Amino acid sequence: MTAPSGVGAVGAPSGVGAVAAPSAAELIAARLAAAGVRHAFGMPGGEVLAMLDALGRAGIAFHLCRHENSGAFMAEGAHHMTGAPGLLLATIGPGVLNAVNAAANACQDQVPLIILSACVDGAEAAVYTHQIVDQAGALRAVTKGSFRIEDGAADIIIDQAVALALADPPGPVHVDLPVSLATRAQTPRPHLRVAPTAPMGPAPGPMLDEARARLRAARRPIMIAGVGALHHRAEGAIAGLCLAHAIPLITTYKAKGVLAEGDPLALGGHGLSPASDAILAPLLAEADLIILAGYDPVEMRPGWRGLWSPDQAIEISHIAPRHGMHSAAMAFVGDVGAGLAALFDGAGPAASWAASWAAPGAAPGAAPGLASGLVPGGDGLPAQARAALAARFAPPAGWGPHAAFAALRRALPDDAVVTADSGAHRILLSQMWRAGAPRTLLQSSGFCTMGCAMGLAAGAKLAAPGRAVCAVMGDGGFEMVAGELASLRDLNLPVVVVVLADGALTLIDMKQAAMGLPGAGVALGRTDFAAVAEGFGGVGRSVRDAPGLEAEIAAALDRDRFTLIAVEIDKAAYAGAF
Ligand SMILES: Cc1ncc(C[n+]2csc(CCOP(=O)(O)OP(=O)(O)O)c2C)c(N)n1
Repeated sequence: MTAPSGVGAVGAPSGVGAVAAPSAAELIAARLAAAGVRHAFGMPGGEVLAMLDALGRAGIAFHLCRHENSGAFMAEGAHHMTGAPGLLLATIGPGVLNAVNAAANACQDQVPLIILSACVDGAEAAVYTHQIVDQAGALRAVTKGSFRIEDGAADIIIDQAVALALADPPGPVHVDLPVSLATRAQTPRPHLRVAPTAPMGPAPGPMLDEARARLRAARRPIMIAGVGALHHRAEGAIAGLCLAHAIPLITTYKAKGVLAEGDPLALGGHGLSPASDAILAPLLAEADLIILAGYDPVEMRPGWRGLWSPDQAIEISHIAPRHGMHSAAMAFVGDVGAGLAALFDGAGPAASWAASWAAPGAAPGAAPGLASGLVPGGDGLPAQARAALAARFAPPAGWGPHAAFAALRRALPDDAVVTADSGAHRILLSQMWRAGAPRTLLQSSGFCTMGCAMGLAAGAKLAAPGRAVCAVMGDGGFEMVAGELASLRDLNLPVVVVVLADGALTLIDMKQAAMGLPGAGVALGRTDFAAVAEGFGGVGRSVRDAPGLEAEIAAALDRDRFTLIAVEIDKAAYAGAF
């Protein structure tokens, strides 16, 4: 990484050849640039202006959002496209505290996010109170750590913050920069040059020997991949092993696309749908080996608790388990790809499903049916489960969210980045969506917060301008962050925003009805979303059928500004959908 050009420029004395010492802000900006950061998001206050200026001169573009929470999601969207940590720049007090929700999301959804905020100097805080709160204290529960930049150690501290954000599990780190320190000259320290470690798998030993023996004896193996597989860029290893040994793959919503979901071995992404669980649970019960690859159950509903016996499972995880959701008789913590390579070590299972069920004497269909309706035999249970899932989430006749998502899939290119908000639409979309590659369906699936999809889409489009980017949101989630349409406009981002306009907080409406409670607090008055979009300087459309939606998506992808498409549906169409 080349040294950022702006360092040392501020306050340079006029003497020819004199080079001013860099300020703390300049050192911080230089170290963030060295970590690969190219985009910063936020809303400035007077206290961060020196930092904002230093970022620009270090080659980190600052992008204005309308709410710090969305700014943090923009930072996450950019991170998914670049791999570099996300950066939110927030001013003191209300600015940084607006980011608490996104910080909690980054914690649960394991997003390396630097929240860089201004704070008042210690002495100032003793004699002044305006806007001053304990920022580090407020963020303590939702960050991996909080740092305060100290005089003489700005570069060291920001390096530590970046390292902590990226360490497994990745997450949010808060850094407070005292206002007067931002412009104070610093003596840079020599950079600690640390060579990256080779990806580390499990050490040789009896447990690894046992795991290899179990793998080689297995006849009905399944793999489950989760967010840790993405952190360790293990998608190639996972897809390669599944394809080489015909091992079916289940993923979480985050890991969708680790194996292209058009492949017959790909059983799709799961976690929040009882209907899909009902199909997968009997399949998992029949598996004689479940290989957990970076699988973190933070994304899963309680139905995934204790879904298999520990004896069935070998786990290779990016972090030591810190949950009670499942356990595995043989568990290894380390690099997911290296762990899989050590486990397989050039060999695979004895058989895989179809071959074992087709063994002589095992007449197809001879065994009794399973509770899921799956029948052991014939094509093998995984293929049946795949077909059952496809049938369960297939669009019924007529118009509704199913038909809309099917049309969206047809209209968007395979490598499009789709972001999903939180609500009924997200669960159905995640179950239906065929992801061709990882990180093509972004969402908050650990924390499940509303309002994330707009920011994720904006950040992804900024960092990957050549990709089609589409945010899919409920009307409730959209109304939470509608002001960010102004950010799409000002940042010239031709994002397609699809709003499922059904006049309700439908997921909660469904839960209320399931509890036998009268409807209360879940109805939304009808908004003219197309007019709202036009008012913000974009193009607004409304559609009520699949051909209309496909045509509008195609037109939107040709525009150089954002398009909002209100998809008018009846909330009743979600009944029994997942
Ligand atoms: C910030 C936040 N507030 C509340 C919730 C609880 N919640 C989850 S889904 C949902 C309904 C979302 O409604 P909408 O955006 O219209 O999507 P739909 O369910 O209709 O698809 C609510 C209120 C949440 N997850 N996040």
